[in-house]
Amino acid sequence: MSTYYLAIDIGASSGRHMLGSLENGKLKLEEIYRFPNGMKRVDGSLCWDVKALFYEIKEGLKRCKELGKIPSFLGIDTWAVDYVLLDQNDRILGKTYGYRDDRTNGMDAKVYEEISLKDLYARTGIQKQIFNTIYQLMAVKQKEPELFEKAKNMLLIPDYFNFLLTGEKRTEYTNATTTQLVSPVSKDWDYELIDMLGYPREIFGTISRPGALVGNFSKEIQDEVGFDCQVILPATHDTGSAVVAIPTTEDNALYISSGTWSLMGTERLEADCSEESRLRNLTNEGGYEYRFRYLKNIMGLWMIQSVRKELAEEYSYGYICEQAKKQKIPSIVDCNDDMFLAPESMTDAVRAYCEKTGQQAPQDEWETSAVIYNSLGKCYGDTIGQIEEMTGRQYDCIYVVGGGSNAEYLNQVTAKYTGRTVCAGPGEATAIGNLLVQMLYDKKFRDLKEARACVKKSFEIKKFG
Ligand code: LFR
Repeated sequence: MSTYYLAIDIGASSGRHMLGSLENGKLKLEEIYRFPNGMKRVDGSLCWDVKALFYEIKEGLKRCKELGKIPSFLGIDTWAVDYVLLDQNDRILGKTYGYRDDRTNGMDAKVYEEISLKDLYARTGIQKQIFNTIYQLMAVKQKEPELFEKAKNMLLIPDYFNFLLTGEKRTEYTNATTTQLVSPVSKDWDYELIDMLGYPREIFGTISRPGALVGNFSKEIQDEVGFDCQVILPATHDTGSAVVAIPTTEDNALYISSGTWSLMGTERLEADCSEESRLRNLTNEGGYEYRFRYLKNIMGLWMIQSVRKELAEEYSYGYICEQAKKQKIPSIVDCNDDMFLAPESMTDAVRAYCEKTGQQAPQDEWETSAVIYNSLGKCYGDTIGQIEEMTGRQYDCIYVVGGGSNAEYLNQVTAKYTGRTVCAGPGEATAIGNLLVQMLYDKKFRDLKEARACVKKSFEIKKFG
């Protein structure tokens, strides 16, 4: 009988339970459960419904039981930066804000009263994003200081779900680095920085590396879902998991983890916290085996997801791509402009940007989609140049992984704007990377290289350009 491994992979727009197993040296995947996700307005703030998400996590586990495919191991990964504060009885304090909530506006200036942006980058190597946990916690300090008085722990979202499953509190390294409070040198909390900012240091738990055991299901969870399982820490940051699954054994590959966000970069063994790197807005996120993901966060398919919501019908992404391809509009927007982070209407925002910059304004959603795809392609082209400048390397091929690797038209424009070959797939890289770390824990692979070689031979990779 095969051993089953379960990846619970929750992105900003949906979550899924993927069972993985090894058959004749190849990785087999089976999606057994899927559920929607998204930030919702609660009293004016954009929030996650963690209770509903945990309900879905358990529903998916029950599905395993029904199918008679009981995983021996499981791992959870989600988007980054968001967290819960827990009181002494492990109850969530306040709201579970989503990273697009605008309460962080102006919190950057508050942080810079304590430490300059330049010094902050030199200490953490993390790209400035107004939604990083460091700015979110400044919003707590400024607007809800009573929460800090009561807080005993801060857990990032996947760590919180692991706690609900096992009763064990862990803080996983890759996701912790996205708080912008971890040192890339010590790979631990930068307590001096935490003190400077006036955040309560006792809420930050000991950091564990991906590949560590969290524990078994608690008795209550075993009774509820009908089986026990070992919970492992994958790279709990979804991007960290996706990059584990790059289908190549080359050490210096260039990738785009393409989903709600497009994360474009490469792996490096040391963080580059230089001023030149900061000025290009490149980040050094912590990765599996301390391989830093040197990358840029690009607004990504969130822009298309938002346009899709405004359309009268629920068109498939494939159809949106086909329609976009037929358009002739040449306008380009800066995808990373903050105006696209959480606009009321994405089509209005794109139109306003084009008008403001004297370009042809899109007249309908198809033209808007065309502008977005081309703008992403253009942004990828600019970013590859910046990464090459900083690493002194040349990249011939771009590995596009994640759901966005199925967007044919985007792959074509990516090849066009970057002048490189695009190798697209696998679409389920995040879940695969999560599974690989569990399999590495279970000694099914000698090392990461062998695990990546397995991805390469198990999935079809399409080439463009
Ligand atoms: C992708 C991702 C990015 C992170 C953003 C916000 O899903 O995790 O890496 O910057 O979401 O958490």
